Amino acid sequence: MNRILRHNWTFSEIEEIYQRPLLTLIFEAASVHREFFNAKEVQVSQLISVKTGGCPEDCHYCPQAARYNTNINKHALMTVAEVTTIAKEAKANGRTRLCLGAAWREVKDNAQFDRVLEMVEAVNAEGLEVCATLGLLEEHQALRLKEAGLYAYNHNIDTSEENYGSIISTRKFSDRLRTLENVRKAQITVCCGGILGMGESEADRIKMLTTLATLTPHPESVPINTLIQVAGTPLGDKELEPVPIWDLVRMVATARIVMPSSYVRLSAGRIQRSFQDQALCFLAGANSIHAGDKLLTTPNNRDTDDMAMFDILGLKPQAQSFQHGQPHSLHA
Ligand code: SAM
Ligand code: DTB
Ligand code: SF4
Repeated sequence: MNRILRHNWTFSEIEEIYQRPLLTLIFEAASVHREFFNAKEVQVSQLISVKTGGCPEDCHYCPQAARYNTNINKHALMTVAEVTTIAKEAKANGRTRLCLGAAWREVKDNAQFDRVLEMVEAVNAEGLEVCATLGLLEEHQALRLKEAGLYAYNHNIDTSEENYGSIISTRKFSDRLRTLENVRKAQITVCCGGILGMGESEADRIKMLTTLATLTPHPESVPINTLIQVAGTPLGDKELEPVPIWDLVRMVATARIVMPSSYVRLSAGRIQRSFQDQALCFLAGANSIHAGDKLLTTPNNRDTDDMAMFDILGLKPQAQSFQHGQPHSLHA
């Protein structure tokens, strides 16, 4: 049965799903997952930080904000040749998607942006799906990225609108939503999610899901990050409770049920999770990971571990993305 995609979810409807008995929630999410995807396949995406550090924003979680004293290897914008070499390696390692990340507040119409456009073309030429995350974007810039062959744009809302001001003060939640609209206008697919573990309430998490699930169309991918506490950042230096696996599983399962045709991606924080923890997330509908030894600046799960985990769980890296919104005929 193909479930109809809904974009009119209310907070209370999503809350009711989120609060279901955990095993019922996982079972329902697993069933929905199988209506829309081949549940044996996981999309494997890799990140490259093409410009690291020195960002003028004040995102309290981020090691790349210039105003915090963090121990990262800052570097200026990479050359197209450097990115091409990394893309070739990624392709040889079986990746299907490469995401170019830049520590910018916003894209500016300058030579640096021209170079990023060339990078997008170069990564495309290697036969990889190209994603970018470059900060705030105007419509004409989104159109140029589309022309260069960009497949997806990552721009997270991170938390609820109500909690946003306690995490970031240099831009507004509405600025993020406007960029997402510009990405849509250029017919680039949207990758948008958030971060758990920044001291937010359960209601904030459900509100964030409500914002995502009422976007029309839904973001094609929804990354679920858990805060990586980096020393020197305001949230890195704060005493925070680690996110229980049960909360992550609830978040993944609820995202799967309310946005059934979207990829739900385990992103930052996966390194802290055991194979068993990740198995529960895959059962609850996660079907994408960020792989590679490094995310943008922080360590990530080792490839050999990920492959061993896939072997144990009977999962395999997905060869190619599905058409968004198309149910998959292979049921696990
Ligand atoms: N500057 C661009 C922007 O803010 O959209 C792109 C890069 S930014 C690093 C991409 C995303 O990484 C952020 O929106 C946030 O969700 C995530 N992120 C950054 N630092 C993190 C951390 N310490 N723990 C978890 N997620 C983090
Ligand atoms: C997303 O949601 N998570 C990725 C990607 N999109 C760009 C980034 C995670 C960054 C974690 C901290 C770091 O490595 O600097
Ligand atoms: Fe800059 Fe993005 Fe980090 Fe915020 S999350 S400080 S915008 S790089």
